[in-house]
Amino acid sequence: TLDLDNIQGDILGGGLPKKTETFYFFEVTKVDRFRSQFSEFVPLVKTAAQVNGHREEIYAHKQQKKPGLVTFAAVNVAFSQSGLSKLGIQGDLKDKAFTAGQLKDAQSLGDPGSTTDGKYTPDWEAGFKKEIHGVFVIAGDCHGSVTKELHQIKHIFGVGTAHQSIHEVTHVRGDDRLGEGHKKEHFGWLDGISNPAIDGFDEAPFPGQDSIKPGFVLAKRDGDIRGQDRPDWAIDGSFLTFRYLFQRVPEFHSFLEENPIILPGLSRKEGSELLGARLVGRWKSGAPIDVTPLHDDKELGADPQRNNLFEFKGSIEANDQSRCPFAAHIRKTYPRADLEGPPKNFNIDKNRIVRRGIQFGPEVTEQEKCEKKTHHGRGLLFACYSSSIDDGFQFIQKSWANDPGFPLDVTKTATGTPGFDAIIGQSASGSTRTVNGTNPNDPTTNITLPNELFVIPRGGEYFFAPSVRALAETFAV
Ligand code: N7H
Repeated sequence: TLDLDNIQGDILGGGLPKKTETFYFFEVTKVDRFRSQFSEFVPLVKTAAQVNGHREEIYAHKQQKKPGLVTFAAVNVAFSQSGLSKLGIQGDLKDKAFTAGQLKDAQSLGDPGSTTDGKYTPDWEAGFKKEIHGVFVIAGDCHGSVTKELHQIKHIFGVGTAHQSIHEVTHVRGDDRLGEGHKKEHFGWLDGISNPAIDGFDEAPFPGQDSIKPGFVLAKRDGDIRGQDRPDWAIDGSFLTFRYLFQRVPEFHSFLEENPIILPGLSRKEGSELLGARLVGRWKSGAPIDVTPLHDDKELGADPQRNNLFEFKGSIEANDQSRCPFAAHIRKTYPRADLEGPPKNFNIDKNRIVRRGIQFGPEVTEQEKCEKKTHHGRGLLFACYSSSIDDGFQFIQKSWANDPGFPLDVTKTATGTPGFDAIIGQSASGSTRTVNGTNPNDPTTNITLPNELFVIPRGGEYFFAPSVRALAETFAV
């Protein structure tokens, strides 16, 4: 069993319950003052135990059909390497990506940028190009609750007074979409379907949902490969990867419209929907194309007993992409039987991440639809936890999504190149991005993606979310 009172609430289960979430990125300006004010802040941090209890309360509220919403706000906190260094926290967390910071990683992640005098600068928002020491993750039922919580936090750290110890670098806010888009990301796909279950926490994983040892998410717990080399205070903490990802929604939809998959019996519109499904690996409803390759199945998409019950049937050895292209987003980011099944039987638990994203920005306007052009910033505040960024987010992005050779270069038996993950795959060398096998009847079809990405990174940072005990005993003084 896990020490739920010691683990921050966003890491396990569904994470902090949220309809809206603000990420408040800060710089520590006065170290001693910050560390003493921090002891006042620690009791605000919501633990996994509290979040569990709260979910039960919301559930009971719904069951009893009580009017109104349960109001709530919850905060968690995480620090970057530069934050740990600034605070003088000792010990090497043994993660190269974390230690270097995401700004230094941007070029090799393939984030678009410009190069002057041989020096690359990513096209990120100004705030993310500055030094960020930490982030408050504040979730709530409405803006009012989150604003109130943030106000209290600012008060503790004396923001705007002579006792100020932090300075806001930037903040971003995400909101659940309402109406038709509810529970869907901005391209229109149901999100939040597949995350690993955690041994000792998720007692009854859904069919097809693999359970992993807690140490793949929590530092120094069973399964953490680098656990022994990490400082004692790191136990029960987890790395938080944050990415500020803008989505070009009208452009993505118009790409699908212009490139329908031509199959007997399919209308042009159905051919476009099929292309979308083949690029993601699921239909918009969430139904996996490995189970239902040619038609959406809304009931299947919405059914947690069945919507993860698949392992990718077509084998790499046979170069069989008829049910799902190797480069489909969910196959690239969690290749299931491609690596875990025979003949390789790899264990890829260390490459799993626990995703916690939320949407930001307005709905697509009529004008944007009509012009097929984005005028308003929108996308995903991508966040995920893992006990390693080197093996988690960074590995998935660089070695799988961005590598057109993956997964074939693992086997070296099949012909052709799977291509890029059309949703998040980026080319660090600027090469043309193609996706292979989009047509289920012809595994040799290659589709060329536009040079401009559909998902554009505009910032991010790598953080570590320590245990509650570490916050109280190591960070606060
Ligand atoms: Fe992805 N999308 O709408 O196409 N993602 N993702 N992702 N993603 C998933 O299973 C999307 C991003 C993963 O276990 C679904 O919950 C978009 C990054 C992983 O089967 C959909 C963006 C990374 C999974 C999307 C984005 C990942 C996953 C299916 C950016 C990591 C689980 C719904 C704007 C590097 C795979 C679901 C599994 C699922 C979309 C970003 C990783 C619909 C729009 C940056 C591991």
